[in-house]
Amino acid sequence: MSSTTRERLISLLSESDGYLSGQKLSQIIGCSRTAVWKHIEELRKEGYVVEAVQKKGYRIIERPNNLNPGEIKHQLKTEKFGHTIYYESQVTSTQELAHKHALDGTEEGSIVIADEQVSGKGRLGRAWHSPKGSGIWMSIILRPNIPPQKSPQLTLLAAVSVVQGIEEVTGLNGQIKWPNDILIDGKKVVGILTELQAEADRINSVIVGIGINVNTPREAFPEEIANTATSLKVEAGEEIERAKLVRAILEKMEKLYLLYLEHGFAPIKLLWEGSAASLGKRVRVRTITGVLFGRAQGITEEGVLLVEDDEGTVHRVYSADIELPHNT
Ligand code: BT5
Repeated sequence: MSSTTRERLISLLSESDGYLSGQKLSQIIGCSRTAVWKHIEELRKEGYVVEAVQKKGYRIIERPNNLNPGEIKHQLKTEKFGHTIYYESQVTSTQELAHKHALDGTEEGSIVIADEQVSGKGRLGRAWHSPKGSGIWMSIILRPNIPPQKSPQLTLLAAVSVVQGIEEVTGLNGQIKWPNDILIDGKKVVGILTELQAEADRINSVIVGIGINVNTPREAFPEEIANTATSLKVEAGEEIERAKLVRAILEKMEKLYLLYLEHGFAPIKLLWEGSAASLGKRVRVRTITGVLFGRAQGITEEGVLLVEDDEGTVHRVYSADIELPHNT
């Protein structure tokens, strides 16, 4: 079934209060009643439970927890974000695919999303564990008219959007660990990777990659991260609808992005500080050049972390891994 027919069918059935007859569906979609029936069978194979009642028609009574574009777009309230969706059941990395689409000129706000990544990427060539069916692995393509050195601000903006989306859908309070992690109860539930296609003084596109452990069972994390990672399901104690969370994040992110383009980083900085895990705390900062201990004072207007060491010197940290020792 073509993805547009599937999307139409899902949204027609979703928006209807009661049953929709095969005849009505075939008229609206512009295909035969047999074709409608075949499409419905396809949806059932994907996990939709579609009730069919004689003389009344069809009705969706249960939806699968999947990330098909039709599921995401259903009730999506954005102007641009998520209007173009490249969905794959399996990819190497959504970042790689997003880079290609960005080069090909896809519109701003397009997303690449996959059910599984076989070589999901973290920062500095690290791996991101992205098992099938349980997470959100997505990359959003932006084209802001800002100098490349301001792009780290977009990581912080994305982190705030994800915290807001998680709170709306699950009620959980995520804490942002500078620059790109979201923690719940001290464990990592989200990682963000921001990459650029840019010239020296001009950005062509920013690819914001967001990885969220949504329904991962506790025992499914590999040993290396078993003690440091968690999922929303583990924390909330119930299965979370992935498409709903994607929608919430896209809606929050579009709002914050427009605010950012109009008013700059200041309003985002305030929101970020409201969810920051590290501020005022003693931290261990690991950069590629060494290790620094000190107190995280805050972030600058550019999104750079300020850390005051024991001698009182304030260091500007552009890129690092932060550890938050317990009881600080
Ligand atoms: C990150 O890197 O946290 C950025 C992760 C970005 C992933 C998204 S998914 C969609 C898009 N497509 C991609 O290919 N990537 C992006 P970093 O701060 O370097 O953290 C990486 C470290 O987190 C690893 O070395 C592990 O220790 C840990 N880790 C790996 N997978 C994890 C997971 N699923 N949950 C929690 N921690 C994980």
